[in-house]
Amino acid sequence: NPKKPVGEQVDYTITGIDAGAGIMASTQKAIKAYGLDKDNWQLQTSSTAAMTSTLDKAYKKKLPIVITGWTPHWMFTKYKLKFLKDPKNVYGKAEDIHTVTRKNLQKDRPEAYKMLDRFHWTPEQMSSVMIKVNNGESPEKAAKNWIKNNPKQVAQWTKGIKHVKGQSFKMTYVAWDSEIASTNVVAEVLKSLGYKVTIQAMEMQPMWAAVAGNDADAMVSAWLPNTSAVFYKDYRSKIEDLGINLRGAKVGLAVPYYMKNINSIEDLK
Ligand code: PBE
Repeated sequence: NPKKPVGEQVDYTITGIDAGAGIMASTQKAIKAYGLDKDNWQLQTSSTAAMTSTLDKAYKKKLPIVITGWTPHWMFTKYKLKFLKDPKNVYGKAEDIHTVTRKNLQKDRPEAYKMLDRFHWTPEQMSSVMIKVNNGESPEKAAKNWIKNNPKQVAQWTKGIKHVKGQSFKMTYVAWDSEIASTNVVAEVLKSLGYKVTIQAMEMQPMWAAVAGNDADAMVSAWLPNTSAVFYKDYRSKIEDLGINLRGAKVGLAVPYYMKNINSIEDLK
């Protein structure tokens, strides 16, 4: 019954992802800031895969659903979704993704450091790799193909960098689709420079701790200024921030286009 309040239609549930994600912490803040807690709105913890599968089922039947959404991500390509307006600016306006390394990397791994410092791409480019992986290609293969198809850009990142002879290099990441894409592309480029690269998926807090504690060399997964803010603040003095590798990401709550009267988080009340 579409006349029922939207909260009732979706069981006062926001379908979320893994507990450690920044978007989950921001959504808890949003629930309070917009007074949704008074109606007992809940944020459901799951995983990106479970969330997108719930979205898929709802979407096929044109049923209402409220999800934690972000771009770049293939969910915005595969489904017609809209971000809910956030007049209280809980999620921040736009996010950038930063490259973060351990201290002293420039001294120990100068060639890799230089490449990481230059690495940058666009949301469209990241999406193109994500979509391939979502369609079943292995992340490694999708990354290799992207590199093959973008020789000029990769040449900019590697220009004048000396090749090394099998030095080890360890990257950490969280297995979000966006970070699977970026980490694999960077890993393949570093391999082409002669590094023996390992990539290790972990949760967000251990990922930051590994880089801060010199257990990992680098990561390209820091969504800032908002989404990873807690960790950035905690580890700022123990890491090196090489700056933005992708501009214009976005995080918030999203609903399918067919939820015509729901355009702002305020409309959930
Ligand atoms: N995300 C994707 C992450 C960062 C990358 C938006 C799900 C988060 O911490 O919320």
